Amino acid sequence: MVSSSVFGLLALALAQQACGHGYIWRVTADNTIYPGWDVALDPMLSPPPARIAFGGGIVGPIINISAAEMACNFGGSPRPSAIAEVRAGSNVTFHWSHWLYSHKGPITAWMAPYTGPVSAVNPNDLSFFKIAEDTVDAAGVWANVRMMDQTNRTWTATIPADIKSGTYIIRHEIVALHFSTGTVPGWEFTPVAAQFYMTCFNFRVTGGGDAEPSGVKFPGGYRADEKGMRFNVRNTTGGVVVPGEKYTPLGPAVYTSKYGVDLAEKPVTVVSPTGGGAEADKSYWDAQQAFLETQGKIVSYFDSMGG
Ligand SMILES: *[C@@H]1O[C@H](CO)[C@@H](O)[C@H](O)[C@H]1NC(C)=O
Ligand SMILES: *[C@@H]1O[C@H](CO)[C@@H](O)[C@H](O)[C@H]1NC(C)=O
Ligand SMILES: *[C@@H]1O[C@H](CO)[C@@H](O)[C@H](O)[C@H]1NC(C)=O
Ligand SMILES: *[C@@H]1O[C@H](CO)[C@@H](O)[C@H](O)[C@H]1NC(C)=O
Ligand SMILES: [Cu+2]
Repeated sequence: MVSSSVFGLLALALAQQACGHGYIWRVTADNTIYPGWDVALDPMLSPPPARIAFGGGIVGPIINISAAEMACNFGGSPRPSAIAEVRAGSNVTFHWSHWLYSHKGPITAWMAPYTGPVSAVNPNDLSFFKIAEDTVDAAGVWANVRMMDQTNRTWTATIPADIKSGTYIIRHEIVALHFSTGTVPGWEFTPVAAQFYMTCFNFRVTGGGDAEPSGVKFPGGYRADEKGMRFNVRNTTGGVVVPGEKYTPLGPAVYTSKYGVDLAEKPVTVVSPTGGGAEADKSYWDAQQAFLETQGKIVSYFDSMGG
């Protein structure tokens, strides 16, 4: 028998997993605005909507760094049936729903080249190189806190200007370290571990160079004994880490392009989330904003409980 208090905790955990953790509802890639994967709306659309994201619904957490899901999260279904077209050297901005302030840790973006149809890609076979990373700043404020506090909760990475043109999977990840050194009263059932939350996207890069940075596979890209697996983000005052404490990033160093490019201005275009015309798009966006607001309230509730 499962006692009702344990059931309550499980229900709480599920609710938190479904909504408390964030998701990427929009991606602006080289001035084109693509829908992300809306965890509330997109699973209900039939046929599955054309998205650049690997679908699947919830965003983590994954705590087993040996698990296949470390590459592109659970499910990965439906596979992307759209692709984001970007020029090498351009910016990609990920638009997050609300993210828990308590879930402090690094934010990264990775790229892995692939060939053939995206439907045939096994994310575990891909070789990812890190293109962007934000951890904790000199004032002790973590990447996710800054991301949340920014207008529209966005995080931007630049496609290295010198990489080869072609198709890539972009893996965007937040690592939450709040339970990496221990749990707090009321959360005893939560494993002591770093938590990984990632989403993968389908991209085509044009106008690139000849760089083919070496990468790492997931699982395998992180080791259990890495220093960055553990960090006491709770040893803080108002989000500020005790001065002198340095965070050691996980995995390989960021790949930096050997040169920059001056890209011609590109007008902003918006990709329809429904393919059904202006009216259908408007109801989609209205419903999306309404759910983002609700999700924000759930996040505030969990943050107020220290989860
Ligand atoms: C982690 O994942 C690996 C690979 O699937 C599996 O063999 C192992 O049992 C998992 N560990 C735990 C604690 O679930
Ligand atoms: C990319 O974003 C950075 C800031 O995040 C900005 O400095 C840079 O000008 C942007 N590049 C392009 C091509 O928009
Ligand atoms: C934030 O989002 C609103 C509504 O989508 C938009 O009008 C505004 O330009 C955005 N601001 C920034 C800084 O992206
Ligand atoms: C914070 O961490 C420092 C260094 O590890 C330690 O000396 C200090 O006691 C900690 N403070 C709290 C309140 O945990
Ligand atoms: Cu959580």
